[in-house]
Amino acid sequence: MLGTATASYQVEGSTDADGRGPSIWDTFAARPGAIADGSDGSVACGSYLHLDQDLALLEQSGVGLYRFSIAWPRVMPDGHGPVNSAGLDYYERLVDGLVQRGITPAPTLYHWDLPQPLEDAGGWLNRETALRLTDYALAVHDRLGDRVRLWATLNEPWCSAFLGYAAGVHAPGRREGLGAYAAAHHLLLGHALAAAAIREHDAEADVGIVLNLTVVHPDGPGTQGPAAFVDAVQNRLWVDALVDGTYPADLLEVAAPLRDPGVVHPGDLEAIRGSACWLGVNYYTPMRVAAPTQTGPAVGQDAAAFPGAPALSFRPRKPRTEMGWEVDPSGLEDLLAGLSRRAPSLPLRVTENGAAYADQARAADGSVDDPDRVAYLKAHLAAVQRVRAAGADVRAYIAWTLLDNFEWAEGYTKKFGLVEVEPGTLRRIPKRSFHWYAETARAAARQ
Ligand code: IFM
Repeated sequence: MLGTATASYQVEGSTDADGRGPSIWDTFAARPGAIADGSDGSVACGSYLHLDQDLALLEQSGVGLYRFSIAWPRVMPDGHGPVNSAGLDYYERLVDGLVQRGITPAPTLYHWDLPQPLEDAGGWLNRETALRLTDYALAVHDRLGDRVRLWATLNEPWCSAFLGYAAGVHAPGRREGLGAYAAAHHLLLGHALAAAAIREHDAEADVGIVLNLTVVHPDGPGTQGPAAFVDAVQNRLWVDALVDGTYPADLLEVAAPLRDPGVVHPGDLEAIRGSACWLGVNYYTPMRVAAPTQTGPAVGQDAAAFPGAPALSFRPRKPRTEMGWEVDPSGLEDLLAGLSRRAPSLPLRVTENGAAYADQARAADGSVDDPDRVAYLKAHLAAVQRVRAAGADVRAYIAWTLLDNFEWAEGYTKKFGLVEVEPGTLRRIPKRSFHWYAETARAAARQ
């Protein structure tokens, strides 16, 4: 099953419409210097206003599945309390439009746009936020649960915890050092409680979580230990908790909040163990851990995002995308093969994979040629096919992303889309990668 994905704050715009409350990304983007081009998501791709255009594009794209996220501040503007029914209407129209076109809706409940009032009460450092996620999840399920089967609770909780509360380069832009491990635990707990609550109401619901996992390589003498630490924070913290109900022993030595009974209450890890019916894997690049200061950080590969780590730096090899991320499809193959050995009965979906490349000039006929993106997607899709042929249970491949959109701290400067969105007019211009992906998706559906 091939699909494509977006996320609410990155595409919707209309951040004041129909009773939506403020989110941490509205607040963070307003902070001078936080976003590379000084932009925000208030207009984005205008998907909130142009739903019909997006649905038409999705139909044209041939995909069998569309992964989108729901904005918590539209549904519960205060983060808790009364449901804003008008905020759910958009998602209901989206889901109905997908179902009518034979496209499976795959919503993610939380893709980083936390209601600001919850952040004001401590955000993910506060255990209460995990409990509020369940109320919100049930409100969404109540409206859409008769048409949606495949759910993801969180997108990339590593980013929420460590880019948001350690490196401070994502909302809410806090630098809490080791404190960020409490955020990581509360995110996992929130996922587990929300997933259990949905399942209690709906035995058919297939509820998973989406992680940004990768392969981590030591690069040079003395980097074995730092690489193992990076692997613990990026991968094992999440996978061990979800599969075994434990946190990695080597991480526990450093990450004090994870061994603090005031943070990790009795029963929490038991609730987290087995709480995902499927695992979403977002993969873009491998990580090569080098000695300190050999290179500046590539985006998202900042030592500050690994609190308590020994001194280290990252050294991505070439070729690289516009994000500075090394291109290595074999990393995806190794990652999926490793996960499938680690948890053989846990179905996997590649929930994001894609590449930012500089815009290619528009041809005379108005088309956009993006051969690098086609090559990237083709090579990674081939890696998925190899690992499936070897027996891994990988059920979907979802390209990131349908539209050029608000790329978080990078603003609109980095373009991952299969479709260009013309600034100002918001006109959608499918790139060559869109047409290639459509053919590929249709061929996959025929098999
Ligand atoms: O744009 C993001 C997305 O929101 C989460 N995963 C990584 C993508 C590219 O950085």
